[in-house]
Amino acid sequence: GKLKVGVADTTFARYDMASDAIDEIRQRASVEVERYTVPGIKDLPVASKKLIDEEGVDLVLAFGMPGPEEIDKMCADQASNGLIQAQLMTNTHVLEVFVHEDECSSDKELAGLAERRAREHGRNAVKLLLKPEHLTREAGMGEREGGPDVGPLFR
Ligand code: RDL
Ligand code: RDL
Ligand code: RDL
Repeated sequence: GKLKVGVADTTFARYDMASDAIDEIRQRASVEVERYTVPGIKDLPVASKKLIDEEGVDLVLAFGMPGPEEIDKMCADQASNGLIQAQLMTNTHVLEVFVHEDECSSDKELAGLAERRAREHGRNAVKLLLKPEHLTREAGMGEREGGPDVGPLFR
């Protein structure tokens, strides 16, 4: 049947990345989208696993914004480990789309980074599901999400 993309996100985040990614995906592919919003990033692993096990999605995008404090960094590391565990338990990709609040010094820059990273990972999701050969073409190219690509090494 039709491909189904799961989108998990949080109320803790200060920017609605999921809506941008869904817009990006809908411009490129005809897929069903199932969205599941939870309070914070530590709630994303089970939300992602439920989208996979109970809603039958083919891939999940998990959006979150770790805060600037040490406790938030620990929280992000735990959430990240949980997201990897959910992937290994289900043999399904969960793209972790995190934007750390201290990656930028102004709200405006942070919102721009969040939008660009969300849209780029939306495109990554479409490639993983529908055009895996496009990713292989970009192998070793120093791609980044949200910021400028670093590019390949020359020698
Ligand atoms: O399960 C309820 C909460 O514990 C959970 O939602 C946490 O992810 C919430 N949370 C923290 O407790 C915290 O110390 C979050 C952060 N930091 C954070 O930086 N970003 C979050 N949640 O999305
Ligand atoms: O699931 C989507 C991404 O979260 C995942 O591809 C990450 O591995 C991407 N990534 C980071 O988010 C990061 O903070 C990478 C690095 N750092 C890194 O240093 N090298 C990577 N990926 O290959
Ligand atoms: O080299 C500059 C950045 O790539 C580096 O600071 C990354 O760690 C930034 N980053 C994150 O912190 C993150 O949580 C990235 C991602 N996720 C990501 O998914 N893709 C990135 N950077 O390119």
